[in-house]
Amino acid sequence: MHFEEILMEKEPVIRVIGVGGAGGTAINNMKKMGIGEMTTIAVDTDKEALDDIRCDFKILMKKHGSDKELKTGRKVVMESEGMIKNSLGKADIVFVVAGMGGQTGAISPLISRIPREIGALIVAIVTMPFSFEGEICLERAKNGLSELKGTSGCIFPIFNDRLCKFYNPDDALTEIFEKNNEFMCRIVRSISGLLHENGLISIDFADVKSIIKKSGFSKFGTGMGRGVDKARNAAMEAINCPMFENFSLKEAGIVLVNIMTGKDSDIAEVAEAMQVIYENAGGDQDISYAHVFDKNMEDEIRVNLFLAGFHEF
Ligand SMILES: Nc1nc2c(ncn2[C@@H]2O[C@H](COP(=O)(O)OP(=O)(O)OP(=O)(O)O)[C@@H](O)[C@H]2O)c(=O)[nH]1
Ligand SMILES: [Mg+2]
Repeated sequence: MHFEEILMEKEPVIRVIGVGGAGGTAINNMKKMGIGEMTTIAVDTDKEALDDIRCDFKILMKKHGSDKELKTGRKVVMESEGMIKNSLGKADIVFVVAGMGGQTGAISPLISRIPREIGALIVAIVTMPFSFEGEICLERAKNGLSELKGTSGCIFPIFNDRLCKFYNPDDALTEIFEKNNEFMCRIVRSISGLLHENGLISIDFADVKSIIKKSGFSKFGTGMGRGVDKARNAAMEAINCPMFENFSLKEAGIVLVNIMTGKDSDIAEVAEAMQVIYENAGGDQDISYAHVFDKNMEDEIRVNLFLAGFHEF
């Protein structure tokens, strides 16, 4: 193994590209939540929206038309390719975050080709529109999602309608968006934690990379426990996460568990959370797991579950 490779395994370079309004808002949220040290890049066709984003690079693209083949979209992405490449540096993993129903969000598959060409692994986290946003918007999002399959190792589609069922009907739309944004940020936080932070049990970059590479359409669930029975409660909450809807742990071909605690936690808590996962998994799956310390946590445990290898969505 070369020296350079050893270094890369220790500290993979992570970038986040937020595309369009929803992508930019997600970046702002990540900064608020404290996702750790990583370079953030906002790409949009809307200058005013870009002005409001707190990030390391802002790339303003020309507005494009909305033809189905994304002809004009392709042209504007090509024009900005140099700038996007420069912002990426030697990225190993790039999160591409967008709302697929938006005209700008819909060209995120074209944008994701750029980091892919420099050899980075792409994790796409994209929201799918509410039904009330209409057929055209939904069509655009579906097309974008299938395009993403060609460029991304791992895709987390966040179906706004599904998450909505678990909120109160009188919640403001902005509140729902905020919760969805938090959910998207948790995915980034969890994967970056696995790569950058250590805990009682670690997983190395090569393993995370090989899981991401073969994941395809994936699901994420998260649970939090505090005080008595926290490990069991957090694991159960993650298993029953609304995003899994009709799918169970038993059906997932790939399971990755990331347990986060403060430094006050011990191995028994991690073991208990894992025991709950094993009991619910059924036995056939290859379950990878890791533990990460989070300095902001005390008497708390968070269980993050990545499920992949499903045949349908
Ligand atoms: N989770 C989440 N989704 C959002 C948010 N804002 C918009 N969306 C969703 O994302 C989709 C795209 O909206 P925008 O991101 O505003 O659109 P855009 O990508 O900037 O594209 P244009 O403005 O049409 O060029 C919408 O269909 C919404 O469903 C947000 O703050 N959070
Ligand atoms: Mg916009």
